[in-house]
Amino acid sequence: MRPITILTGAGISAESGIATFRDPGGIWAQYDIEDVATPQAFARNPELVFDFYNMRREKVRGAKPNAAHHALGRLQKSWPGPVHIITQNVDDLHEKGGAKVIHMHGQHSTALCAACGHRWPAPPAMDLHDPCPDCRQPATRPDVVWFGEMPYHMERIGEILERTALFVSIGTSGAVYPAAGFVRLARAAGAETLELNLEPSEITPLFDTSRHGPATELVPAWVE
Ligand code: BV8
Repeated sequence: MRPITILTGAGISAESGIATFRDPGGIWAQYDIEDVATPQAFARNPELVFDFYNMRREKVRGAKPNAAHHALGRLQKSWPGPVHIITQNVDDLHEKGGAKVIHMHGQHSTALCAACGHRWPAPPAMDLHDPCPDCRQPATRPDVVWFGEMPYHMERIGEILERTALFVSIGTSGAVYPAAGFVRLARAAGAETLELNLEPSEITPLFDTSRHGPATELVPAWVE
């Protein structure tokens, strides 16, 4: 049965009250990427970066999955073939909506030791001074992929995109690579491509079909 590959971005969590990045008033309107989302920023001012991620994690803690997350959870259970969901999001709303996902940009829920690579469940408020529970070194960092860092699971993602029959992009501006290039890889593999987004994105021209509206309307309608 036709494998389906879905890429999601911040737009799928917007109606759960989680700010997106590039919409008016979004995260990059309040913070400069160079100050909070690069390895250089973390080396220069780790406290600021920890504050940034702790603030965002606080906002996610109370958030609930919306109808779009639940619809994808249902699709993964009911579709007779593979349904791979690759998310750029670091929140856990897909999991709360019943789906298994690939977090290509990492996730809020784990902490990472920059010295030994150990991962562990992140405490409610991560602190720079918390030593790694494994190697005991003071090298704790958020388990997210910053600009200039290689996204996670890229080899597996490449294999998935080579074999997909349908590629669906949901709630992403198509501004960040390599995620924004996935539609090209899917097309090259002969996949049909569909975009579900609030408004036209930077990559809309690359899709066979593009539907515009809120994810909580478009995604359940598409899944059903
Ligand atoms: C890398 C961290 C190389 C976690 C993030 C070409 C090829 C490769 C790289 C590059 C390239 N060109 C430039 C680069 C460098 C860079 C890049 O892409 N820069 C951009 C700005 C030009 N890419 C990188 O650095 C990547 N790394 O390439 O490494 C490498 C190679 C070898 C060895 C080492 C390294 C790393 C990219 C990851 C960066 N980290 N996040 C975190 O803090 O969250 S990316 C950041 O943007 C977020 O994670 C977010 O997920 C991502 C994408 O944003 P979106 O999810 O799309 O959100 P956005 O707000 O932009 O859009 C929301 C959309 O939703 C809108 O379209 C809106 O209309 C829609 N919407 C809103 N409401 C709704 C809705 N839709 C439906 N319903 C609604 N209700």
